[in-house]
Amino acid sequence: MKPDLFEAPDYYNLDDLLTEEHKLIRDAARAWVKRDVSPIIEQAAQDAKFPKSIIPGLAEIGAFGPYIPEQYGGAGLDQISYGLIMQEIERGDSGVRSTASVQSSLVMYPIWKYGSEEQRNKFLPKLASGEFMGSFGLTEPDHGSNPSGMVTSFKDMGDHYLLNGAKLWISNSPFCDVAVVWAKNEEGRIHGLIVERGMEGFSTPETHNKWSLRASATGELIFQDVKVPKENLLPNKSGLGAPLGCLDSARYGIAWGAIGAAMDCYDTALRYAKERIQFGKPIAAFQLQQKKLAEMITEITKAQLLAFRLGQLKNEDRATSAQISMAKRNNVEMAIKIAREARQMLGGMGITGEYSIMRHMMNLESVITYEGTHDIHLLITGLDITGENAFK
Ligand code: TGC
Ligand code: FAD
Repeated sequence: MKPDLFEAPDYYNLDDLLTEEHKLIRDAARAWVKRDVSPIIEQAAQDAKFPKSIIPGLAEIGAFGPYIPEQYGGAGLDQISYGLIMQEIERGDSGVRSTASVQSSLVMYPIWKYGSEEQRNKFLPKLASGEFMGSFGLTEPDHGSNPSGMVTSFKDMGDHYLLNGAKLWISNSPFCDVAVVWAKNEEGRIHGLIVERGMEGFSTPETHNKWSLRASATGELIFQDVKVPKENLLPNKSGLGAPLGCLDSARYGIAWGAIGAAMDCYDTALRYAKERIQFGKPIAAFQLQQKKLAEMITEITKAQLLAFRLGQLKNEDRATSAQISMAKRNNVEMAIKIAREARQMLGGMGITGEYSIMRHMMNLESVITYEGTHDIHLLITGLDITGENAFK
């Protein structure tokens, strides 16, 4: 793979809107990606292996629980810092950002928000340091976009719960130490349970043959009469709103992350276009290539502004779920379109692992699907503006 020469585009001087702390955090994450992710990520993706060697680095840059209070081992940062870290990590690879998103927003967030003080103290510091890795089990083989139909369930056995069912498409599952699992009780109410590796009847087979997100480990969570201690139930929130609340936080991170992938594709295509000579001129001198680049930087700039404003709203606790859906949907689509255009600009070289673009392009096919598909987010906006539910 070519050396990482990335230079971040900032067409509207967005850095002026950031604090010195934001810039320090962003630059530290950027430097770490250049030093520790870029040199190894292409091979990891080719080999379809999550590079576990980067876990301590992710913890060091504050990617595990950026906004979780310091008393629980988190970095205690604001939402814009969280977004900037996700942007920089996904600039390296969406699969690495996935690992961080799941750990922070889908595992640490529910334990922090819905867990008991004992659960917070037991799990959060270890998750923040990367000593424990987590996964989040919502999706099932027959229930993806409609998680309320889930069939995974648990029974109260007096001194413990008995958990049965299966989750599919679970990021980090093959190596997770703990899983936050959503299941129905005997009354059909959804609750979160912390399932720990080693519990009898709990297995996590890996899903192979993915063409997307190859550097991230994806798998199943299978529960066959798993005895879950009663103290592992998240006590402070139940119902579908509980997992959906975690998704709000993860989707917000993706809205920023997708900008990172797009910036990397744009920067690579711009550099290539200036260097690649055809018909006696750099291809950057041809109008058609300029159109692609000009449209890319315009879309990236719009996405940056959307994410920044959403970050301000999140900091004030005013961001609505529908606003988050709009940003996730817009920014991921923006990134996937840029990846496709950028790949074309590199001609044949664009399909090789010498450059990051094809990997980003394939990764983004997962990003546009998980955390709510592109169409589901459109329907969320549709419902919000019309009051009419077009899901069912
Ligand atoms: P609905 O009746 O609309 O809502 C049920 C309850 O939930 C509340 N709610 C929310 N709460 C917090 N945040 C949100 N975003 C919320 N959206 C809804 C709602 O107020 C209600 O509360 P209550 O108290 O009245 O009961 O539910 P529905 O069954 O009609 O479904 C709505 C729909 C389709 C929008 C939702 O289920 C959905 O978002 N589906 C997409 C599923 C999804 O995103 N799955 C993601 C799985 S995790 C994942 O992909 C991780 S990938 C990570 C990585 O690797 O980076
Ligand atoms: P389906 O729900 O079957 O949807 C199929 C198609 O139908 C989609 O185009 C969808 O938009 C459309 N559709 C569905 N309902 C409607 C409707 N009402 N109106 C119009 N169109 C509709 N899940 C987790 O719980 N944890 C994870 O860590 C996790 N990681 C993932 C990692 C990867 C790599 C992938 C690919 C997925 C992951 N997921 C995870 C699952 C992901 O959230 C689901 O794939 C996603 O929510 C879509 O569900 P589905 O695949 O079952 O598609």
